[in-house]
Amino acid sequence: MVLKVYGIAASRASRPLWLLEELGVPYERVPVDYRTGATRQAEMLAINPNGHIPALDDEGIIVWESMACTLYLARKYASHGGLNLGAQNLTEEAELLRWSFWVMTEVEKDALSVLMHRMAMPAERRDARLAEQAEKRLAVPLRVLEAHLATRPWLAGDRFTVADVNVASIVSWIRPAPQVLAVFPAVSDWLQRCLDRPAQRRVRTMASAESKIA
Ligand SMILES: N[C@@H](CCC(=O)N[C@@H](CS)C(=O)NCC(=O)O)C(=O)O
Repeated sequence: MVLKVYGIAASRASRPLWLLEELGVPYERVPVDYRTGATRQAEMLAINPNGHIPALDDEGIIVWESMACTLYLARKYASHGGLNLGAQNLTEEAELLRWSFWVMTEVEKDALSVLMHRMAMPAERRDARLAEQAEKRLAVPLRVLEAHLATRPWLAGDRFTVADVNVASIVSWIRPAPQVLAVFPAVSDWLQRCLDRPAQRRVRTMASAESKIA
């Protein structure tokens, strides 16, 4: 039974999709669209009772929460295709967990405000004040990220890992406010290197193909 990923690519499902594309693991995508109410249908609620995407069904192992999905996949496919995006030892495990929890709790909410109020919502529903407040708060965690990346190319270990997937997936939401990222050169350079990866480009292509269909 092939691994199933529930969710359209233009959503937080892009996180596990990016990881799978990096590793070259075969999967089947069930493009459940959160904009149509499909995540709240009985069939999806049976998989994720929260009514959200993404979710994975890995031969009966159900995983939801996007970063639980990426961390699970990185561990399961740690030696797949010559690329290890998971931890090689406990020190790296600590780093992957630390950065993943950090970005969810310290960055995601404000990054989403920037994305919504600077770009994603229809212009008449955007509130520039909410975006400005979020941008101001984001300088605090971005300073932490900048200091970390000033001395190393990737977040954990000495290679691209699931920590980079998780953190870049959220920090990229701040791009509609370029002035916020511009004062953090190490973050900007690292983010660009993450987004230039062929696997990430493939996920963006999937996402734009789907928005043309929708
Ligand atoms: N913390 C969750 C959030 C999941 C989430 O909110 N997903 C959105 C799409 S990006 C969704 O499914 N929304 C549909 C809904 O809430 O009805 C995660 O990271 O997986």
